[in-house]
Amino acid sequence: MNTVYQERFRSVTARYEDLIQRKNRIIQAGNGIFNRYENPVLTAEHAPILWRYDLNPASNPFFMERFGINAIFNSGAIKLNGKYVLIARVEGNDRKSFFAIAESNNGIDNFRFRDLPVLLEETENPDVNVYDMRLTQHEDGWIYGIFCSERKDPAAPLGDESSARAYAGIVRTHDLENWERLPDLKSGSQQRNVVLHPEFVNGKYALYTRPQDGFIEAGSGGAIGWALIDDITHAEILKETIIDHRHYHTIKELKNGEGPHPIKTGKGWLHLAHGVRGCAAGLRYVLYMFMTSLEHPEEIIAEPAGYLMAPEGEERVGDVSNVLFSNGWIADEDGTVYIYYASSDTRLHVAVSSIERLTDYCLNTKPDGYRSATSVLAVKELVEKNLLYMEVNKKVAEEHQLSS
Ligand code: M1P
Repeated sequence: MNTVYQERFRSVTARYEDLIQRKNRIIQAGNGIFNRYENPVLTAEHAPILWRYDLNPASNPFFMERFGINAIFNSGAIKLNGKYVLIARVEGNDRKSFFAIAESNNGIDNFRFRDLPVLLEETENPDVNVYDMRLTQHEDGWIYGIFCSERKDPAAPLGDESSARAYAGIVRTHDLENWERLPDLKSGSQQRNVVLHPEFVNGKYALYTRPQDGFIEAGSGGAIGWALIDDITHAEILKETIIDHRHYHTIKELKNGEGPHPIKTGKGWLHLAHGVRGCAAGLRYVLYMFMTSLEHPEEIIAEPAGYLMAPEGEERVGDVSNVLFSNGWIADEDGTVYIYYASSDTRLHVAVSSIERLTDYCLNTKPDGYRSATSVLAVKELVEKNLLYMEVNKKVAEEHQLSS
């Protein structure tokens, strides 16, 4: 074995193990709603060495990368057999995305990919690019994955090599190893960000949808819709109702989309979504929340104004800067919620909260009043209440100081 190969093999594998075994730490002094963590949980560097290198010194004497990974980001999430499992969007240097499964024992660090990426069956109309899978453990006993399947627009004029169409691809599995591909969702519009609700509604499968006229532009669509499906093995949207609209001068004026499937709580369903607005720097994607009624998961009962999370620090920069996106969260048995969110289409992070905190946030944060004056009134109301409590808080603090 030559020394170039040997040395590179040694340093690359050591660096990789250091990265996988690195502990993650809370970034202190959060906003009380959630805590961010110091390190991303998945990055391009988390891609296994097995995927990237030819480990035969004879055919790869320089220990060169043979398959480059550009980014690892938007991931579906599920807790299975005691493990926190992510189905990540892995994007190669060739721009194609595929899915791969990474697991951790604690949900915040040490995520390690399985040896092989997901071998996704193709339909008779092969996907050109696949991404952003949402996992749903459905009450019918299957785990479903709904993802975006992108293909070249068949109506693109000659010479147009960028127009695309977005479809919702559907797979199901029991073990995240063996996947059954079902026919794509039939819809009159382009569909991305389609999510399966975990329970039957009126005996039917229920989907959160995001109809769009174009691949990027919302046109008359571009908001979160709702559709009931008779047969998931031949899913077709017959009737679609918009349940969370876009609105002028908000964080979701251009488009929005459901994140992971909602979490059931005693007070309603907790939803995480992304909202998009335009600005001089391009599109800005942030995460926001709303709650729907337990009996009618399509009826909004609370929607705090503005965003829950927006890009901060290094999250702001990447392949598609100024983007936070989430298609995976895990609610643990003890109520802890792990929010897996990607930044700038480049890497994946975790933020930790709880069902109790997120419910409190949704039910006790004022909804958008849609005008500067209503925002000022919201602050005024809080200040007036706080002036009374300020005195009480000061007294308690003084007493505490005296007794310690
Ligand atoms: O680049 C930001 C996001 O853009 C798309 O989301 P949406 O359909 O809401 O515009 C998706 O391609 C998503 O993967 C990406 O993160």
